[in-house]
Amino acid sequence: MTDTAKKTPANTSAAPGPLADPLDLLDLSSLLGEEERAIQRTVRELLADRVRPHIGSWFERGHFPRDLVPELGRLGLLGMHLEGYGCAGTSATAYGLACLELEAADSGLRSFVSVQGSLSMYSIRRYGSAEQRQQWLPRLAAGEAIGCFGLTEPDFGSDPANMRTRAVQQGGAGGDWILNGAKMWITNGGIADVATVWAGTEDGIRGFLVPRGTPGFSTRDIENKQSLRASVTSELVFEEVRLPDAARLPEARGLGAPLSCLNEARFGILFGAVGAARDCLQTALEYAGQRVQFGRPISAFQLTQRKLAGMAVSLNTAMLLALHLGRLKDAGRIRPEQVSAGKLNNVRQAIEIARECRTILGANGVSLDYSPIRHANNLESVLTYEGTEEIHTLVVGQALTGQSAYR
Ligand code: TGC
Ligand code: FAD
Repeated sequence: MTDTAKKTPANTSAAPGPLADPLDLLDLSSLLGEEERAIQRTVRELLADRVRPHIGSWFERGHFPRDLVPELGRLGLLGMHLEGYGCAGTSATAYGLACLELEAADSGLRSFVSVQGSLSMYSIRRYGSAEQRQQWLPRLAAGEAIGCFGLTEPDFGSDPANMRTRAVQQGGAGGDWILNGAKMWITNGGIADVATVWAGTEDGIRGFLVPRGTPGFSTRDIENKQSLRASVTSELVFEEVRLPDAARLPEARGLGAPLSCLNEARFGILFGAVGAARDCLQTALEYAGQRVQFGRPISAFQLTQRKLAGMAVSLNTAMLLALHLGRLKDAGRIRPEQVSAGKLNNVRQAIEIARECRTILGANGVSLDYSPIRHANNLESVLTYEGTEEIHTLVVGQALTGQSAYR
């Protein structure tokens, strides 16, 4: 008999008071192992101490806390689910839970960790040579170096197959490459020590590692974002950049290579979005319990409870979906369209929760003194990057029908 089946009627009768953890309506923490809970706790404690007191002001000032990067490395959060080269080698689910905690503080921090681990480090781990791995991965894992990933261009975002950035090899096999073009909206671009850059060649799309300081390579930060303000986003420009053949990622051939990296980052996002939503709901619940109007806490009004109950159900179903996909990934059975379904659903639910929580806070909801408006603004980027809501809808549509509706 299972534990649940053994429960006496007394255990299942309705309790009058609020739940011990109202954010965990469905008792989903019982699905986590002790090590997974410990990782969540550790990340949460670091953020409570080092990030939460400052994040509103960092967002307002457009400041990324670069001095935190080595600490993220010390905690093993950079390239966390990769094996070797100083990476922690945890399960994918544990990595997802860390992303959840990071994004509960701010999507910008989770973005940093996603790009560093799932895009920069993963591209080098999966497609790099032994020398490239040895040169970059230990430093990236320790937070001693920062990486970025340039796929999007000013004129090609959802449709990277048509990218204009070109790499031309001189003098045949083994010769140097000349790189020209631009990448746009690149997280960590302006602070990165190494950029993974995707470019068209005579033989299709290839990846290159371009270190900061390479002649002809420059960056320009995008300053006027109203979203992900505690994250660096930049343009990368390549003008006659000369690279040795050893800078090419030897195992990466075709668009499938960068798209496979996106699967990794999208996986972290589908957990991360749950964190942003959880933080909003926690804020709204606390606020609603204390804010008195018409002589009662606003949490006592049916309309407020309708909002809170609906959001708790969405939050918990998003978490259940994330955990299911985490277990599939750990079993080596996850498919790209399942990651798309997870990103599509969880970011959509998270942004709805953030906006609804904002309404519960009334005018205070538009202030950076409370987190929902910051999360809502951040989630606008999260909805767009790593494949827009529409692109993930079409990925799922293609999986259902066998027909591609992109073109
Ligand atoms: P399509 O012809 O479908 O595919 C080309 C080749 O790629 C393979 N493939 C995949 N492989 C691995 N994982 C996936 N998810 C894959 N999807 C496709 C495919 O099998 C094929 O392989 P082969 O061997 O036959 O050549 O390509 P398409 O041009 O029709 O495009 C498909 C589409 C629209 C789904 C794809 O282009 C796409 O995903 N577009 C969205 C672009 C995007 O998400 N960009 C994100 C940039 S990075 C970013 O945003 C970082 S945010 C940073 C942060 O987290 O802070
Ligand atoms: P477009 O592709 O121009 O799309 C515009 C609209 O048209 C969207 O609503 C889209 O869904 C819709 N659309 C496009 N095609 C179709 C279609 N076939 N059917 C229906 N609708 C369609 N990129 C990187 O490479 N690296 C990064 O590190 C990175 N970081 C980012 C950080 C931030 C803060 C942001 C905002 C973006 C970042 N991006 C990064 C870029 C991001 O991946 C792109 O913005 C995203 O892929 C969408 O591309 P786009 O902005 O060019 O929009």
